[in-house]
Amino acid sequence: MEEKILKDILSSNDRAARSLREELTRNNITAINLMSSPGSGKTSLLEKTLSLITPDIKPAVIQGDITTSLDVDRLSSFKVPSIAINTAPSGGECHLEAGWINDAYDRLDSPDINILFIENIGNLVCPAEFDTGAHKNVVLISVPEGEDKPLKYPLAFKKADLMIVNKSDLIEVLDFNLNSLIENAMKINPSLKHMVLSARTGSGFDSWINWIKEGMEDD
Ligand SMILES: Nc1nc2c(ncn2[C@@H]2O[C@H](COP(=O)(O)OP(=O)(O)OP(=O)(O)O)[C@@H](O)[C@H]2O)c(=O)[nH]1
Ligand SMILES: [Mg+2]
Repeated sequence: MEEKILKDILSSNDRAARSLREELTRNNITAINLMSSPGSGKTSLLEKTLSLITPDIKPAVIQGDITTSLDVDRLSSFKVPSIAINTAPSGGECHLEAGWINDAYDRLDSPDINILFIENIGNLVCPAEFDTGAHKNVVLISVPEGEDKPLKYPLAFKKADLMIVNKSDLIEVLDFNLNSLIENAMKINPSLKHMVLSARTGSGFDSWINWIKEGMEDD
């Protein structure tokens, strides 16, 4: 019985995701879903990205957290349309569903955007189970988390188009083997692209901004 309910939720989410993706495409908006463990640097990535963005990229941000608007507050100085989804009032879910993103998108009421960043709830498990309606999925992993995470939490890496290895400024001070991380990720998803960057120093951001622009051309 419980399995049937879960299947119904997933298929209704899939329908909502498909319809949102179609609407975004019609409006020439590319949506990018960011997934990672808490603290890998999703908001830091967005902060640095917004500070480097060129006039041809017009972003908006939807950020999910169980509670608080702390992440949205961190972006307030950039003056981009942004909205927080809190799941605590509806049971504290640890992922975002397409219908909630659709509601937030409607409330954003920003006709003049062409990129929608979705910061999923910090968690390497549940967000990967729910299609958000985004065109691209990005998984972040930061250097302190260790090389084995793709093997232990495979779904997020399987669903991702791009793996961002963040906090590269810490590679020197930690026993972190970048090649081993990439090897593990490729075992899970042989077509996964990757980028190594630091949201702290800005290193590697040229490739990231180019990847965003290429994604805008694809959709
Ligand atoms: N050294 C270093 N620290 C970083 C980097 N990126 C983020 N941090 C730090 O990591 C911590 C967590 O970063 P956040 O951006 O809040 O992480 P998050 O993934 O948004 O976290 P949640 O929203 O809670 O899931 C902060 O203290 C950041 O300053 C980086 O490239 N290098
Ligand atoms: Mg965050």
